[in-house]
Amino acid sequence: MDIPESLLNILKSAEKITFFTGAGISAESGISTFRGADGLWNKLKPEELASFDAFMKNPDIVWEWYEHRRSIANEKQPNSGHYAIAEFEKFYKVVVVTQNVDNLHCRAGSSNILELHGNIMRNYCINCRKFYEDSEIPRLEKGKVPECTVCGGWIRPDVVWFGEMLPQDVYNNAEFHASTSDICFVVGTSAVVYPAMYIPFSAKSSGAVLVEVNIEKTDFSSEAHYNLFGKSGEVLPAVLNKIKELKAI
Ligand code: BJW
Ligand code: ZN
Repeated sequence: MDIPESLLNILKSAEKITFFTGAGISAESGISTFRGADGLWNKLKPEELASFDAFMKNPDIVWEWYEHRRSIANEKQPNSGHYAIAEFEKFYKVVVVTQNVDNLHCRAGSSNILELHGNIMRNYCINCRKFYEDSEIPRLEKGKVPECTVCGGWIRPDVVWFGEMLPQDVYNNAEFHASTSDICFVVGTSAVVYPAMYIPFSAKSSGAVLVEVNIEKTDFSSEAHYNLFGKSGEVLPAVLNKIKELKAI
């Protein structure tokens, strides 16, 4: 993997790095992305599954879809891209701002993670907002949305659906860290979903160097200072190895 000399110089003096990640970073773990050739939404319509209206209309179907994805996320393992990001902490202050809900950054050992779109392992009652971890969900009947043990309300995944606000404190924190980073890596995202995508732009307007890592060109590519095309599970370990060489000198 060729990493431009000028980027290596920037990495040499950088202190703080934000990794802004999307579904592509988990693709090599065997978790489907949303868009693109093998994307989940080639077969399913997002508005029929990833919105509160969809949940209210078809709670059992939406719940089953998340049960299915939760079991996949639990079965799969973080890949070399997630592990490389966790290892960057040996050399830099690192913040991971992720759009993913699959919990894989946490399982790979990253310590400072901001989940913009929630986490599929957490759930809550739409009525009284009691929280349920995966293991605490009262699953009485397969294929049926579970009901809250306190008030009987439906339990939903703690993720951000279309038309819903992102958790304000998480978003503000992400904006703060991105805009105080020297470098922002934008990894494995099609860069079409907002307001999440404002985060790398905040980083850029505060002077951070933007590095895109993706297998293909995206709407964001022309905004990045550097484009490292390739799989994140190969590109990020390659960058990390270069840093190890640089820091050993
Ligand atoms: C690899 C790889 C490998 C593959 N290595 N790379 C401004 C402008 C336009 C629209 C809007 C706007 N502001 C708001 C909107 C509306 C909407 C929106 O953004 N719509 C656009 C899609 C048009 N946004 C919202 O509704 C947001 N809320 C909001 O705005 O609230 C305010 C409000 C309230 C009330 C009324 C009005 C406004 C909420 C957005 C929530 C998104 N939620 C989802 C689902 C989460 C739960 C779940 O998982 O089920 O989040 S949608 C889905 O997309 C998911 C993802 O986090 C998100 C981003 O997808 P991502 O990660 O980019 O994945 P992909 O599949 O798109 O791309 C994968 C990439 O990886 C590709 O580029 C591949 O090439 C690459 N890749 N293998 C490296 N090995
Ligand atoms: Zn309840």
